[in-house]
Amino acid sequence: MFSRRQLLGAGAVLAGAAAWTKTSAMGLPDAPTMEAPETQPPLFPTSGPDYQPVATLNGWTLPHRMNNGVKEFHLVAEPVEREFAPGMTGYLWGYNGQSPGPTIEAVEGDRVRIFVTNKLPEHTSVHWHGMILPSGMDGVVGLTQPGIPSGKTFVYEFDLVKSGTFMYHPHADEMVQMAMGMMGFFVIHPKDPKFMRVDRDFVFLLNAYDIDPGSYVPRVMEMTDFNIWSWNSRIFPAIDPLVVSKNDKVRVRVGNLTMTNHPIHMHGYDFEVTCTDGGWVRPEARWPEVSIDIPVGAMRAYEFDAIYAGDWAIHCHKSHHTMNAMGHDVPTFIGVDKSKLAEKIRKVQPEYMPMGNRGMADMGEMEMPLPDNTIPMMTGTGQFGPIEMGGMFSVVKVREGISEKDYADPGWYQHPKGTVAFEWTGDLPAAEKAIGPETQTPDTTKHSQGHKG
Ligand SMILES: [Cu+2]
Repeated sequence: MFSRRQLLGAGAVLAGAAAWTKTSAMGLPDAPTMEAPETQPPLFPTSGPDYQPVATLNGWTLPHRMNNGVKEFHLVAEPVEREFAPGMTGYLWGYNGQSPGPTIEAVEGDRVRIFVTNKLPEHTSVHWHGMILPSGMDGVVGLTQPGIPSGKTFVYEFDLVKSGTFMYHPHADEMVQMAMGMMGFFVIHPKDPKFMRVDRDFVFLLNAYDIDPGSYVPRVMEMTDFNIWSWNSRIFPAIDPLVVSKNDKVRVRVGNLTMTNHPIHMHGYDFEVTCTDGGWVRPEARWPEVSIDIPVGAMRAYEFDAIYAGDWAIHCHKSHHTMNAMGHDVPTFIGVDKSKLAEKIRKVQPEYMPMGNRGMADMGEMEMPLPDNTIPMMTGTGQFGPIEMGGMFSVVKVREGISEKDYADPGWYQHPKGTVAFEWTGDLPAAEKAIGPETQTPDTTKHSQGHKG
């Protein structure tokens, strides 16, 4: 049997950890780590051009230090434990204590020096997805550099020649290392503080894992059949809401490092795609959307003016991707009368409970015993009951008067009187007159059999 330590591959490599993180200004920069899974406050610039920093959903931004005009960062590739949601943790690989790694933010025109220390049990590298840089800084093992061996630190140094939204991930044993959660965002703010300025700027990565209920380590060989569909390695109801003050100009940047596309749909608004990982989209080239498909290995950013208060769902429109680990293998029983079958099964298993013959909404409130380290397929409760969602789902909460740096959950929306869908309690229409058999033509009789005519 393996101990957890051995599974994580930490062992001897971790021994020097303390030495790395306490270095003088002349040596390696500090490598701060983050363990809290909550969205950390954006990191506002203290020098250089002003910019509106991003809020990384359930994540954080990596602090830097200045060294003779160069912005220095220190990434540590290492095994991490990531809570997908309370009750389910994955043993993943990531950077600086978390998967995904911290967001790196800098400004167009900056020169950056990024130290990458490898505490994984195998070599790694960092590829700076979408960025314009010297070929030798591109991070492709074998092609542009040797792998960074376990226990070693490499330096990447280049100028940030354009603003935009980029990603970073290994280009070394990629299938394994990305399936284990190694990825992060790299946001380059425009040098002109007024260009493409917004009031709130959210970023998150789409990622997916295959973790059997009761186990902790992703099955890295999986190609299509994932059971954890996550944003920044979090699943609903543990993905934080996107908190917005009414009338804010809002940008949402979404990167996709899974192996399938995700149509991200936001309720309540139409919006325009303003940026891809290739750069900013010219105003005359934009068109309105309410769902934006994020292709594999791509980033899309969209913008809207938050003029409508409310609790607006934001989710992947592939409905299986708003479900959690349990239940993907449940057979379909809609329309099947299982009462006779249930009677027979109860003779051998008295607690047997048939499920799903009216659909599966009941499962949202069903409390069933689960294996260790997994959570129900759909869960989360709103002010009107179970939300019946999991996975890639969150809520854009637009409220009057939220202060500039406040990202705290404001609770559920208080709907103005008379603006919530309600039950009709007046007279019901005479259904038999409307759709009774005497009004049907012979052609449609077949279709009406399902109704009480
Ligand atoms: Cu999806």
